[in-house]
Amino acid sequence: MSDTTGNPLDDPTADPFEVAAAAAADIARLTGVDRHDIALTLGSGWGKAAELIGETTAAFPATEVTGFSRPALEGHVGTLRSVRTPKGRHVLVIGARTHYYEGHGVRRVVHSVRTAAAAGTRTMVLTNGAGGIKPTWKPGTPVLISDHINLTGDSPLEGATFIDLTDLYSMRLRDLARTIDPALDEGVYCQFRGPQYETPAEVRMAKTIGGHIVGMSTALEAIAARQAGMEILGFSLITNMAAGIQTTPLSHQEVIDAGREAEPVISSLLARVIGAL
Ligand code: 8IG
Repeated sequence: MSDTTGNPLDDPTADPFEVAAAAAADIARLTGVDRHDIALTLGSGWGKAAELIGETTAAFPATEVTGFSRPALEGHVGTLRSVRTPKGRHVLVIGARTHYYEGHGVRRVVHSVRTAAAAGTRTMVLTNGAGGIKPTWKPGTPVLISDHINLTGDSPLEGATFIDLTDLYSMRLRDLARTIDPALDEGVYCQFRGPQYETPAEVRMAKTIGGHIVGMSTALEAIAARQAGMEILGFSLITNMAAGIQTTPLSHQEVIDAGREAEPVISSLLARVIGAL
């Protein structure tokens, strides 16, 4: 807590893994759980899953944990919770995401992932709301992420850290998710910097280079999770058809409404998948 913002990650000489270890110690103290098994980041539309996964044994504002950012939007405090599944697994549910477009740097973006790893989790479930490029995906469709294209030009890795990203979004976990819902489609997630949505030309580019989903969050987090040795499962809720795929302009309200409508169905799906992990 030495700088003006009060976030130790803003000190460039700080070791982000030491900050994550301090955050994990905070979580152990606040939850009474020494080691969590699974981490789950809840994106737009997925919020109701937390109640369905099991019994919440602790819940607190993320700002009580070392290195977590102040909420970007006022009145939008992210919550962290510890949930015990019927099988007795401890799930760290992260309802506080720092987006790359907030401009606080990638260390802050991936701090929750590194904290989850330091808290003992070996499985990282990343969820988001995103735009769909496949015209068959109507708003409200959940899809598995099969791979990603990182168009941010940035990375959470520092220095000559050569990390293999083959099978980044675990085939084993995708297959397991399809045992719960065999109709789950999958696609390649393109992370744009945002916060503006894409132009139709950018969406055509994403399609041409092999993308099916456009978003602003998950790729950088997945890279950090892989660096930490975690197995990753990624879900996108298609809240809107990407710009130019739908003929009408994109609106944030449309995204919120699609998320709200799909929430009960996809949250139940997610809870059943977590239960099977
Ligand atoms: I929700 O259409 C949501 N997030 N980049 N594009 C990008 N991110 C998104 C979109 C979208 N919809």
